[in-house]
Formats: sequence, structure tokens, C-alpha cells
Amino acid sequence: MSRLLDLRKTPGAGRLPGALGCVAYGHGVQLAGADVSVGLKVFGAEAEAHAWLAEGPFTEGTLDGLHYRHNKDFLFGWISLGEQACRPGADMSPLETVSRQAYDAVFAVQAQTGFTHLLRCWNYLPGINIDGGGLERYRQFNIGRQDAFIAARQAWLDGSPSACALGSAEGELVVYFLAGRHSALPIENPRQTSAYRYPAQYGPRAPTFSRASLLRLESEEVLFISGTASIVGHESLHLGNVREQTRETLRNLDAVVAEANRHAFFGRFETRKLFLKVYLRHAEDLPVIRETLQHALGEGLNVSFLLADVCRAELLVEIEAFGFLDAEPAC
Ligand code: 3EB
Repeated sequence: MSRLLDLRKTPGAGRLPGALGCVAYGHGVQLAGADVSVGLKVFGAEAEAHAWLAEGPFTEGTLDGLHYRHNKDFLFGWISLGEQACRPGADMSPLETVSRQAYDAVFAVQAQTGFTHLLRCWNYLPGINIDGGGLERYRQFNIGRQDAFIAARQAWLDGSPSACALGSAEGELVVYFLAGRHSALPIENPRQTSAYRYPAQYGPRAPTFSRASLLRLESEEVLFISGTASIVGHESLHLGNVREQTRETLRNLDAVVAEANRHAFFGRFETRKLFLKVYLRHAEDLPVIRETLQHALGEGLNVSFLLADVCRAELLVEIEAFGFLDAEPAC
């Protein structure tokens, strides 16, 4: 059965023919043929390409610095903006300015192409935990992102897309995303305060994302789980303890999966069968995180490990996930 969307991990490879979009992860390497490169170290390979496969034909374009490719059902878009070259708006930091610009471009492309439903956004910003002149840079990003959602009259509370936001050592702000013609069901985690309702102690503007989004298509269901960390309610737990942070993160993932399963139509998602991306702050934590994951979920996981800063300085690990359920094959 052909899939509308299929995620393939191809270590070191370039763009696959038939890819709606191809993302390369790797520090200091450019993969020929990838649409967008994210400068994070990958464990176990020099680089990894993650390709979203979908049925063609494809149409490509560029608008306001944002590149996109779409078939009849899905649009993949990507933009990379440097802060040096930007002209900050009045009372706006360079990062806030480029974050606003990136999301303004996302919504402009959506309006022009008709792929009006934002499904999943990936955000990578240099120095995410660094003070940007009175405000942590992640918090500056949150202002620019939320302003763009509000200006474009996009759902910025309930109904916002699933997302992740990670820190790279250097480089530009990189945003890539998937959009569709139909809305996904936003899923929240009953163990956690919705991120868009975080209190002001985490920054003047709350982050704009849902814990997960569940998309039902004719022959499959697709689940995008946002970056998930050791947060219960709105508080970070297990400070300094990477094993316990990993275990709490897995409890949160299971809770989101259970919540998604209340709405799933074609069966049940299982955490251990999802495609997992694990972001770790310290390379030396890899053995503990890997062992904790295998202990909880078993061997044979489909998992990538990436070195990245997580958006709260005390968080040591964050996990995002993606999965499918096929419709019963018609015989
Ligand atoms: C959290 O739960 C951890 O700002 O887009 C996770 C997923 C996190 C997405 C974002 C941030 C984002 O708050 C951080």
C-alpha cells in the first residue's frame, strides 16, 4: 500500500527521488541533495538524512525566502535566516525579528498555496539558552513566533501545530514544517499544562505548540508528537538526574500516545513503534539515555540521537516522535 507520507532515515545519503522534503542532520557537514541542513551532531553516523516520501507530482516554489515543495495533499517548507544580516524592527532583538520573519513567510506560503493547516514545525536556533540582552534567546524566539501567529490570525492556543525548538551551537535560525489541506486534531497531555498556557515565569510569551497532532487520512493516520521533556504541570523535574528525566519524558510520551489513542481510528499507537528523535544536551549522557530507553521500550527502536540544547537550561533530554497507523487493508 502506498503511503502519502513516509519518513525514511538514510544515513549519509542525499535526497531520495520521490521525497517531498529531505532534512540533513549533522555537524559541519552538508549533504548533497538535502533541502535543509540542521547543524547538530548525530551519534553513530557522520550525518543522517530524514526524507519525507510522498506521491508526486511535486510543485516547488520560493516566497519571502521560504522554499517549499508540495504534492496535492502536503506541503514541506523550509527557511533559514541569519541574525547578522537582519534589520531588527523597533524594540525587537535580531532573533525575535528573524523568528517573526520566518513565521510570516510560513503563513504567506500557506495563504498562497492553500495548504492552510500547519501540522508540524521544527525550530532550530543558535544559543537557545544564552541571554540575549536581558531575555533568554528561546524567550525572544517565543515572542517573534507568537506575534506572527497572531498577526496571521492563526490558532496560537488550542489548535496550534505540534513543534519542537532546539538549540544549535552556531549558525542560522532554521525552521522547517509540514502543512496540509485538512486540519489535524490537536492533542494535549493531561500530565502537563498546555505549553501555550505556561505562566509568565517561563517568559513573557508562552510557546506556541500543541503536545501532538493527529491527522486522519483515507488510508492512514499520522501522529506527530512535539518535543517532550521532563516537565509535569509546568515544572521541570529531576534536576541534574538524566536517568530520571528520561524516565519522566517516557511517561509523558506514553501519556500523549494514550491521549491520541482515545481518538485514533485505525488502531492503537505504541510508543516503542514510533520513530523517535532524542535530543541530548551532553554527549556523555548518551549511554544512560540509551539504556533507559531500551529498558523501557525494548530493542530494535527506530531512534536517532542528536546533540542539542533543550529550551530550558535544566532539561537534559527531549524526545520527539512520529508514527503511522494503516487502515485495515481492503481485501
Ligand atoms: C516543553 O515541554 C519543552 O517551543 O516549540 C517542546 C516542544 C518544547 C516544543 C517549542 C518547546 C517547544 O516546554 C520544550
